[in-house]
Amino acid sequence: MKRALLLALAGAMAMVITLTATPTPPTPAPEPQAAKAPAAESKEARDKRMAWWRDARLGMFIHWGLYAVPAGDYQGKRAKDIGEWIMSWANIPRAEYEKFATQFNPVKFDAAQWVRIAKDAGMKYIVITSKHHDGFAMFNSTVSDYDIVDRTPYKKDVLKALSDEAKKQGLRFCVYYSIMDWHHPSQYVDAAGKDPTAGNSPNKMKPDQKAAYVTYMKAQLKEIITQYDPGVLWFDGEWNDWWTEADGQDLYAYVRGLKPDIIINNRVGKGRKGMEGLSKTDQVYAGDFGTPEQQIPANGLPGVDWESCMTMNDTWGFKSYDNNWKSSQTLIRNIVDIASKGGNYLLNVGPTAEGEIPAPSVERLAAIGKWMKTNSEAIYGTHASPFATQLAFGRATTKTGKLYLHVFNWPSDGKLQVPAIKGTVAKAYLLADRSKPLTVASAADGLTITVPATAPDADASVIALDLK
Ligand code: JFZ
Repeated sequence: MKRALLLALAGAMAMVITLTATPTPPTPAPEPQAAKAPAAESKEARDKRMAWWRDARLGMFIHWGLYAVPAGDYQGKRAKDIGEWIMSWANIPRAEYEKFATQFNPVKFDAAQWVRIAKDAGMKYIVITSKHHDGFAMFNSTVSDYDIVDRTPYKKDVLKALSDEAKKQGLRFCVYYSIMDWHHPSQYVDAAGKDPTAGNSPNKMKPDQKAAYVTYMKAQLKEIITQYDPGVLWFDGEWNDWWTEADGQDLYAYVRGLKPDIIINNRVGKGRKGMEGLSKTDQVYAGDFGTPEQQIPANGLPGVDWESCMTMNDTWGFKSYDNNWKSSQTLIRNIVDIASKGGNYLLNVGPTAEGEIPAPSVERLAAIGKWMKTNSEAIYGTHASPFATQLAFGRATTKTGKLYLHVFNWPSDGKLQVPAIKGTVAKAYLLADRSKPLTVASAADGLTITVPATAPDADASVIALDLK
C-alpha cells in the first residue's frame, strides 16, 4: 500500500516536472533541424565537394565483421550465399550469433599493412563496414555495447587504427553503415521456419520502436563522423518497406549537417534501381552517387556520378571455401572499362577473423598495382571516352589535352585503327615506353597508329595521345 502510494506520488511529481519544465533543452540540440534538399546546393559547390572522389576512380571495399569467424560454416552447414549473410541463411538466433564476438581476435591485424596494400594497388580510398546487417559495430560505440571494444577479446577499435593510418598514408577513409539491423530489438524476423531473432531480408520493424532506432543510428553515425572523419558515408540495407525516401532525405541532411563536405551514396534513400544501382529519375532522391553492384553499366552516363562495387570472388565477407577468383586481367580491364564510362571501381576484400587479407586478394592487388604504376595517369582524374561507340580494340579515357587508348586486343598487323577525333595529335607514345614516339597517320575517317609487333601489357596497353 505504502509503496504503491509512493509510486503514485512519484508519478504525479514527474508529471508536474514535465508540465512545468521549460521547453528549451539544457544543451543545444545536436541534430541539424532543416532537411537540406540536395537541389539546394549549387553546381559549383557540388563539383567542389565531389572533386576528390571523381579524381580517385579506384577504392578498396572492406567487409569485415563477426561473420569472418564462421567464415561460411555453421554447424556443418555451408551455402552458396555470401559470407556476411550467414546469420540469415543459417538461421542463427541473436543469442547464438553474439557468441562469435568471443572468438573474434584479429591478432594479425596490421592497419599500416592493410592501407599499404590498398595504396600500392593504386587505390585512393577505403570503405570499411562500420556496422553490417548483423548490427555489430566494428568501432567503439557508447550507445551500444555490441561492439568490438566491449565484446571481443581483441578489445581494440580497428576503425580508429585504420582511419589514422589512412590519413597518415594519404588515403581517404570512408565507412559503410547498414540501415537494416538484425540485432537491434526494434527489428525482427517474420518468416516461416525462421527464428524471430535471426537475420532475414526483408526484416520487420516494430512501428513504435522505429523512432528510437533512427535515434540510435544517428547517435552511431555521429560517433563515426566525430571519431573517424569519413570522406564517404556508404549506406546499405535501405530496401525494407519500413524505410522511406523521407527517412532517407532526413538521414542525408543529418549526416551532411554533421560534416557538410561528406559524400553519401544513394542507398541512404529509395532512389536505387535494384542491382543496376543507378538512381531513378522520376523525382530527386537522396544521395550523391549511384551504386551498381557486381556489374558495370553498358554505357557511359554523362553527368551522373556512380561507383561499381564488386567482389574478387563470390563473397563480400570472408568464406574459407570460396575460391572462385576473378583473374587480375579481368579486374584490370574492369578498372579501365569503368573509367572509360566515367565511374569509380570499389573493389572488395574480405579479411579473416585473424585479421589477414586473403592471399589471392593480395596477389591480385599487387598485379593491379603493377599495372597502375605504369598506367595510372590514364585512370586518375580522367573522364569518360569521347567516342560515340565502343572501340573494337578496347577502351578510351580522356583529360584536358590528352586522349588515352587502352588496348585489350593488340593489332596483329601493327596498325591500330582509331575513329576520328577532335583536335590534332602532337605526339603519341606508349605509357610503358614514353621515350619512343609512335607514328600517327591522320585521315578523314580516323587515325592509324603504328605500334610494336607485340603488346607491352597482355592485360591493357595504354597509348597516350597529346592533343593540340
Ligand atoms: C548489399 C549487402 O546485402 C551485401 O552484404 C553487401 O554489403 C553489398 C555490398 O551490398 O547487397 C545487396 C544489396 C541489395 C540487393 C542485393 C544485394 N538487392 O537489392 O537485390
